[in-house]
Amino acid sequence: MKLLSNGLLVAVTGVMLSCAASTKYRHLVSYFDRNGDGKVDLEKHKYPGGFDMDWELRDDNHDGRFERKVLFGYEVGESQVDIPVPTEVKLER
Ligand SMILES: [Ca+2]
Repeated sequence: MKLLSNGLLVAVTGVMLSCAASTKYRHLVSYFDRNGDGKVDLEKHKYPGGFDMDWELRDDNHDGRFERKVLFGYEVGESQVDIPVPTEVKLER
């Protein structure tokens, strides 16, 4: 009986830890159409409560591909990417 309760305790603890871990890294993704052509040109990733973890993808020349990834932390970091913009997503106003 004690072995069963110990196993149950381990299982419950594992589930609680995995829930905490997934909550810690859950983030919000929003899509924007800055030039009004109906296509995504800005994708923002926000981590509520996560300081210096937000980042975004930018299609500044509106050719349907993200070319910049910007990280927001103590300092702003930027890198070049080449990623197609998503379609079939809800655009924010
Ligand atoms: Ca582009």
